[in-house]
Amino acid sequence: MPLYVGFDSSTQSLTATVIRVDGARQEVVYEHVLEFDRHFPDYRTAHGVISSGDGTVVAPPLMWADALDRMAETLSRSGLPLGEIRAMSGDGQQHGSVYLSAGAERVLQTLDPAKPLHGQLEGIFSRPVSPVWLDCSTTAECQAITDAVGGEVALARLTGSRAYERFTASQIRKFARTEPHAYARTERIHLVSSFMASLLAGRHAPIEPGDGSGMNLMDLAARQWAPAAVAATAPDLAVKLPPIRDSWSIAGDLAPYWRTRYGFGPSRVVAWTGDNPSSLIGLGLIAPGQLAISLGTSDTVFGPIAEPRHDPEGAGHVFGSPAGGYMALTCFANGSLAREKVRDAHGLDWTEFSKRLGDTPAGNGGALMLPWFVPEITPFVPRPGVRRKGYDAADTERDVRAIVEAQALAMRLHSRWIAERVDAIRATGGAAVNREILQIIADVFNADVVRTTPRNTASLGAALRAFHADRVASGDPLEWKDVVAGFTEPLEETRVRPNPANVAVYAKALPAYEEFERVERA
Ligand code: XUL
Repeated sequence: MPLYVGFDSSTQSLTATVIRVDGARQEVVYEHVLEFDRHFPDYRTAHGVISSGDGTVVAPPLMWADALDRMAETLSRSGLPLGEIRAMSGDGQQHGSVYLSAGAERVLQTLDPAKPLHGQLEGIFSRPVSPVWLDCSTTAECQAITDAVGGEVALARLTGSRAYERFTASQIRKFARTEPHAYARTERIHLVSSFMASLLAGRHAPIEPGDGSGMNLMDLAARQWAPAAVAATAPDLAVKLPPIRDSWSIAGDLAPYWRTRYGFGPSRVVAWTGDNPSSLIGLGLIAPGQLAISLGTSDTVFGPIAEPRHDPEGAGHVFGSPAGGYMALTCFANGSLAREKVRDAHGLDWTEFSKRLGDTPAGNGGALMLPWFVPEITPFVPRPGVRRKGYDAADTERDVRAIVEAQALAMRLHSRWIAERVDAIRATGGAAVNREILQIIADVFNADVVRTTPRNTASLGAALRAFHADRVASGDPLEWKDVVAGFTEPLEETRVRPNPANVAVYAKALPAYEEFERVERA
C-alpha cells in the first residue's frame, strides 16, 4: 500500500496530507493542520508573522522546524503504517528566505533522535528571522537591482517578474547591506521550501524552478541562476545559493533523526516547491487555458501557460510550473485578512457576512471600495488606506458587498494578461466555501466557478508531486494527467454559474473600478 506525504508550510500553519495510491484506488487517507499562533505561542507570531510597523515582516524559521517536528510526532501517532511511505514532498509560502551558517549541514546530518529538533537547531541560523512575502520594506533595493540589470522590462524578461519587495533578491540585498557581518557568516541561503526539505533530508536540499522563480534571481528560460541578477543582488551570493534542480529531483533519503525518533521508513525526500505552484498541481491544473483563484491569506489568480508571456502592466509573475512549462500568477496581499477586517468592523460572523452578500444587489448601487487595508502588491500601493466611494463605512450592507466586489474586480482587471477569456475557474482556499463570494467571482469573470474536494490543495499537490517524483526515480514515470487523476476532479455540486444580468452590471463596473484605482494611486 504505497503512501505519499505532502506538507504545506504556509504563512499561518503547517498542514500534512497523506495519499494512498494503490492500482485503481486513490484516496486521501490523512490530513492534519497545526496553526502557528495557536500551537506555538512561544514564538509570539500574529497570523504566523511578526510585523514591526515599518514594512518589515518576518517569521522565525525555528518555529517552522518545530512545527515539522510536531507534525512528524502527530503522524507517528496516527496509526498510519509509516514504513509504507515511499516519498514525501512539500511546499512553503513563497519568497521567504532562511539564512544558515557554516556547519549547518553537519548539524542536520547528526541530529540526536533522543532530543527534539528545536534545541538542536538554534546555532544553525546566521539570521534568527526570515523575511516573508508580506514584507514591503525593500523598495530601494528593488530599484538598485532593476538599474543594475538594465531596467524593469529586462529584469521581467530574464526572471519572470520585475523587482518586487517581497521577492528574495531585494530581501537578500537588504540583509547584506544592513547586517554585513551576519551576511558574511551566511554559508547557505534557502527558501522556506528548500529549508524544510533540508530538515527532512538531513542535508542541503536544492531549489526547484517553481519556487526559484519567486526570487528575481533565476533565468526563467534556462531554469538556472541568472548571473546578472545574482551579481546585482549581493557580493558572493553565487556560492551561497543552493543549486537549482528539476522539481521532481530527490533531495535525499529521510534522515536518521526522523526514522529513529518517529519510526518512519527510508522514504525519498522530493524537492519542495512554493505554495502556489503546489496548489496548481493540487488543483489538477496541468494544461494551459485553466485558471484558479485561491482565497487565502493572500488572494492569488494563477494558471498554467505554455510560454513565458509577461504582464504588460508589470503587476504579475511568471513562475516555472512544477509539472514543467510555466505558470502565471497575480498576488493580492489584501485577501482574507481584509475580508475579516470588514466582517469584524461590523460585528458579523461568516454566515451573517454571506447573508449580507445574498441580500444586496450586484454593482452595489455604484458604491466602490479600494480594499487596501495593508500595503497592496497588485496594484502596488505601498501606503495602505481603504478608499470608499458612494457610501459610508458605517453602512454594513454596502461595505460587505464592496470588499468582495472590489477584490473580484481587481482580480479580473489584473489577470486579463493570463487569460482573456476563461470558461471555468477552480476556486480554492478557506473562503472558497462561501458560495456568495464565488457567485460574485463567477459574475465578474463571466465564467463558471467550481471547487474540488475541499481540502488543502497545496499539501495535496505536494503529496501528488511526491508520487510523481517517486515514479520517475523508480524508472516508471507516469503522465501528469494520470498522477492527478482521481484527486482533482471538480465537484459538480459546487458549480456556480454566472448570472447574465449581473455579468452586464459588472461589465460596466469594471472600467469604473479601473478608473477609481488609477485616480487614487496617482
Ligand atoms: C505569491 C505570494 C503569496 C505567498 C503566500 O507571490 O507572495 O501567495 O506565496 O501564500
